Amino acid sequence: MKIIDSHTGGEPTRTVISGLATPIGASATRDFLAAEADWIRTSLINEPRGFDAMVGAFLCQPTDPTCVTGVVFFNNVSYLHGCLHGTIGVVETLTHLGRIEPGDHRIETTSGIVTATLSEDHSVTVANIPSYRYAEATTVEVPDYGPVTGDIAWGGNWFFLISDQGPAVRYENIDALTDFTSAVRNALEIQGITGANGEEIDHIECFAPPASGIAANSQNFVLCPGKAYDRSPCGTGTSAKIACLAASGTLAEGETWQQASIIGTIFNGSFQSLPDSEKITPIVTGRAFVNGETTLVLNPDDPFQHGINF
Ligand code: PYC
Repeated sequence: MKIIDSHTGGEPTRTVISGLATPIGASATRDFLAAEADWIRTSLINEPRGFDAMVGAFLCQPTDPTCVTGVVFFNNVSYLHGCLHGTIGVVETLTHLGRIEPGDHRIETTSGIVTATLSEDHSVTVANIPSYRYAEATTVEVPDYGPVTGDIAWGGNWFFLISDQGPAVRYENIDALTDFTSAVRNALEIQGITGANGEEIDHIECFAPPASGIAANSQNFVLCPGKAYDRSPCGTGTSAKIACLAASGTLAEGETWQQASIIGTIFNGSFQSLPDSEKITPIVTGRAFVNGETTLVLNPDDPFQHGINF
């Protein structure tokens, strides 16, 4: 099994480029991996090969022949609906392999088709799946913290978006932010606060004005399912933020929103309206760097060949 590692704004993507035949289509491949070959996820993401922030991307044959590839994203606990830092990582990986050139590339994910535009300077602009604010100013009672108010939005994953509450959104507060956002996530679950159709809100995002020296509109901290924080500004989280800004009229169509991550890396975002819809198409730009090429070795004598998986 061949793997290419990359990072996008500091957040890693481990892309499987060959080694296992799977059904045609991203959704069918996700179902197959989850049911029959979850060892791929645990082998790549769990220690000792991986670590909690690692995101995997499994390339597969798309159902739609206009797509350059299908992709299934996964992390330390399960399979992700979507992942834009990962999409940018996949595009840089395909570029590194000589499989694509600058231009538009459609990519089939388990949540729909995204279009990634690769530029000569290796920046990648992704037109995400339709996104929207589902609920404005929802309050959840969080043990030890009190009432916390946030918006619920879909940006390719479900997010609870919190502004200017909890620990300050600063790098030195990562432990405190992890505790706070984990408590919010648990409280949402216990109190039955969900996205549409009862879907679990598994990403929690805190926002504040950026630290001095960071040229952006906002800085965020994003807790991912599995308790790792996103080192990048989180592309689906930036999409959810842009959907909220669009819904409140704070960001105009075509205007740029610069979203910094907790480590200060930046995605540029904007949106296009969709006809006869309250949903928007988020457009997110970032850049990835390939930083490793590996062949997976599975030794049957190794008790952790498939990762530490208790
Ligand atoms: O960039 O969309 C993203 C993402 C989701 C989880 C980690 N990164």
